[in-house]
Amino acid sequence: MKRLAVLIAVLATVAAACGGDDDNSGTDPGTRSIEIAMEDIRFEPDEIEVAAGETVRFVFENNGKVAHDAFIGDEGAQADHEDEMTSDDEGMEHGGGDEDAITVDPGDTGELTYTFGEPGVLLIGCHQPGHYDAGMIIEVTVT
Ligand SMILES: [Cu+2]
Repeated sequence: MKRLAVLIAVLATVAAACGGDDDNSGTDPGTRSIEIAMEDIRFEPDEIEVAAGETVRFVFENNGKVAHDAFIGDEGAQADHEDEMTSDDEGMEHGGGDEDAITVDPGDTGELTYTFGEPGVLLIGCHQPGHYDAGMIIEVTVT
């Protein structure tokens, strides 16, 4: 009889544990979404503040008439990427392997999820021809 009582107690505990699971299923509270509009030729907003260690999902909506892209990195990485994008005439679209960058066609929406590390300043730049030089850049301050 004692054994049965223990079994019932265990089952009750398991049932209670399962019942509580619904509370925090679904979205990860650590991920924040920031919506950014792509205009010709600028981002709106063009300044963003994030916390070190924070994961942010950027949702880019291209309201312009030409394709825009978004590449996350520091100033050096932006310069390298600008060289990369201007060095060959073909293949201006970002490939699937380039995780920190997306290209968004006019009227489309694209998402980029990024986890910020150390405090500092990162940039999100558009590297379609001439756009970066024209100042199509978001300054991301990591605090
Ligand atoms: Cu652009």
